[in-house]
Amino acid sequence: MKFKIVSDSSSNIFSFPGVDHVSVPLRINAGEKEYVDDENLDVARMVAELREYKGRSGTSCPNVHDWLQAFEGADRVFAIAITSNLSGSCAAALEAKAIYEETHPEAKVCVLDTLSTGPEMRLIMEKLRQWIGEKLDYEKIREGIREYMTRTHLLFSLESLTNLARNGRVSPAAAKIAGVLGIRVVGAASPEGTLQQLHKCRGEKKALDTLLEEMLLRGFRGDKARIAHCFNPDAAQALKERVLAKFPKADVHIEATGALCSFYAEQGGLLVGFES
Ligand code: X90
Repeated sequence: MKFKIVSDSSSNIFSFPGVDHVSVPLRINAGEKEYVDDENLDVARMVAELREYKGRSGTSCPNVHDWLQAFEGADRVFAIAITSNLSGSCAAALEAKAIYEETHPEAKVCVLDTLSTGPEMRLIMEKLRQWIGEKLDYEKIREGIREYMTRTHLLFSLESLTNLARNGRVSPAAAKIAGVLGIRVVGAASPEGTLQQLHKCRGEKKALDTLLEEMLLRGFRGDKARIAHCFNPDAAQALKERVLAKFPKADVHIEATGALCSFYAEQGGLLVGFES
């Protein structure tokens, strides 16, 4: 059995040692220019260029062909997609699954609609990698991962919701609140896989305290936490320290957002995926 994990680039994972892995890129477009969210992209430069760009910008998800190509060579595939309620990525993966299984009758593809993105996707992928490494049966992994996903969560703190609102992913009214200088919106991936706003916080310290409180409310007890930041390493580190102060044995990892999450989370944004 040849196992493979295929994730879309909203996971912020471009290299995933220890298992066969391919990332399928989303794309960011601004006028003539297109940024492909892969390991070759200079995200800092994209963010700087977009800051100067005054026209319309948006994103597009991987298409069926992109997913299909990524499945190639494997007979047991786990395809991990950003929430189907904000992107067409998962729908494309499901179409690709149907074609792949028809053209490769011995192959099986499990598409996971994460109803989330970023670091919650990382947790799911790490669990899959662990079980694949332990040589668990494909069917066992498929059942187990759905149960595991009921115990993973995503919270965020955003300084700006401008790109989310411009692209119809949150309401313009919501974006206005976050637009106020110094206000951060702290929220969660809702059970339906949409952005749920929970708090308006004045200042970063308050936002970080609130994130930790919400993690506790949702059942975090010092297991894994994965923090992704958009050019805000200090806040990511400060959140990690808060988590470790409460749970010294917690397994906390920090990473930078790729292009897709950077575009929507914007400068200063934090995402935290964690287990309950
Ligand atoms: O298909 C496409 O063009 C991609 C659209 C993606 C839209 C949303 C991306 C959100 C990225 C922002 C904070 C976390 C929100 C979590 C909600 C489930 C990160």
